[in-house]
Amino acid sequence: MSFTVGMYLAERLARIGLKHHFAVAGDYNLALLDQLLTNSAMRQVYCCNELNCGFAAEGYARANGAAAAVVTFSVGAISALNAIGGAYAENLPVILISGAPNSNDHGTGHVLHHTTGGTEYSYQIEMARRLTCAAESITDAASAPAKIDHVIRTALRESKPAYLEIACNLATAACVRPGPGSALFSSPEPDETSLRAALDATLDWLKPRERVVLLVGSRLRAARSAEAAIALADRLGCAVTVMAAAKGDFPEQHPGFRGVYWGEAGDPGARELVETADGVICLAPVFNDYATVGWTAWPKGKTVLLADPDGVTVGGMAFGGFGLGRFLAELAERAPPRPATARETGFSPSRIAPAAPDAPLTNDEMCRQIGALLTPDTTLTAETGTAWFDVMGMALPNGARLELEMQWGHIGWSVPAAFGNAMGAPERRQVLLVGDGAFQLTAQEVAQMVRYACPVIVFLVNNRGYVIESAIHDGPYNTIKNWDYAGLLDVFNAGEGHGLGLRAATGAELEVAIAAALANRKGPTLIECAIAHTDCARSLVTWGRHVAAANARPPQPR
Ligand code: DPX
Repeated sequence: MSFTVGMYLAERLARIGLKHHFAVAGDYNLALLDQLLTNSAMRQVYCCNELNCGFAAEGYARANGAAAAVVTFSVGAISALNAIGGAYAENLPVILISGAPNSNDHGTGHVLHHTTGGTEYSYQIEMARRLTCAAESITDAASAPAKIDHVIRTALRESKPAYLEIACNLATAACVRPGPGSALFSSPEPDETSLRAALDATLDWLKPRERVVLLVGSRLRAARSAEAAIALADRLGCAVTVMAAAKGDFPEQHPGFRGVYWGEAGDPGARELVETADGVICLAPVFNDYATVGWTAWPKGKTVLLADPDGVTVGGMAFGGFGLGRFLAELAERAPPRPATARETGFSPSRIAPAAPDAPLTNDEMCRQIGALLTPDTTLTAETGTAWFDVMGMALPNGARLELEMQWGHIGWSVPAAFGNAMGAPERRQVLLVGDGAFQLTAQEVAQMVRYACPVIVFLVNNRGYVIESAIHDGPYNTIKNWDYAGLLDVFNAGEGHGLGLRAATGAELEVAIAAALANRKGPTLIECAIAHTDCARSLVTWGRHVAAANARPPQPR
């Protein structure tokens, strides 16, 4: 059998560790899908639509390090681009692969289906360029290997999504085979002079400071520097706080752990620690409006050292050209101990007292029971909305992972992302906490959890509307049509699956439902939790007030 462009792509995707790729079929990608199927190292996994396909790949990349989604031209790819924007915001290497017009139709004046009706087809790659770190169009076989390798290598190196479009007649075109070696993983040599200077400047900055705190940010994981951050925390012996978007990215049982720094919405004491420290070492933070609680909690100035994935700013100077992991590992060898902040403070995770078993289910009781489910091998995915605030109060055992999409914040992300995560990490206990409003965007992907027998436990918070939006700015647009959420599982099973839909309106009912969910290993279990519309974490109300104030700032006079 001769080797093809599609086979080359398949071999390269398998080479970077993909055991699955996600797909929605369309006539521009059918020949490509056939070629990908010839590679026995990878399984093709189907999604209900391309937005979900992109988010499933995003969730898979969280579990597996990288992912691929294969879609058709325009009608498919433009939907998937929303999820690719999410992967960019969340620093995940997702390769979006789109089928494209036949190479003979480019530049010939032919009008094609699934296009905007003109005769020029570069608009899709132009859109993709704004949302990816590399984008290539394959219209000849000779340049395909270099383009495929460039796209994959850049995505891995930058931890960002990349885009590839393949003319529909090129997937089966004859192509050379990839050679052995690790060309896809190569990265530039670090600038040793700059690294030494950054370390010296950091040690000078640290010398007079006693009350030092580490603040862990959400890009630490993508920078593959979590271990180095622990080594630095061990060496300094200081207090460690995490930003909300990074909860779970630093072990909560570490002796230095002092909770979530999120302004007035964070853990008690964390704000005071960070804001009274004389040295705050910020590890790969993202200080956006949500993270800073409407710009009210933003460590800045001379007391702050910014250690970003691609460089360090300290003492009024910026140093670049080396990776964060290397910088932190070397700093962990040379830094002086700074235990004062850890000695002065303590941390005990908030404990929720059990509710009366037959009392109407409250948000607190639901959180208490979900918190008790978390094991070191749990991956907890929490949707944008009140779920963010719910999981902030849960103590994570070491090893448990928390998946959040706080930068992009697309409601509905979590359902396909949890599906993708479950495909990438089937050995972990997969738990999803999602609001009713968010669920309505992407609910059909639960059908794929049924199809692929993923035992995801879905807690569907039926609080009758957009509660977080009500906290920010209320109005009639925050109410939604109620659904029979638990009843959907029968619809998705269609007589041939093992999805289970349950309802809980009291603590006792929730306990019974969780026991049934743990016993159901052959498919998802959706537990619809009936919660009053006004019942949510108090921190949400505080946070919402500040974010609303930031949103409502009048235009500045020019
Ligand atoms: C919107 C949000 O029911 O959660 O916990 O009740 O808030 P809560 P729900 O899932 O409602 C979500 C809702 C409408 N955000 O409160 S967070 C605006 C929004 C968004 N993403 C997209 N569209 C609108 N974040 C795709």
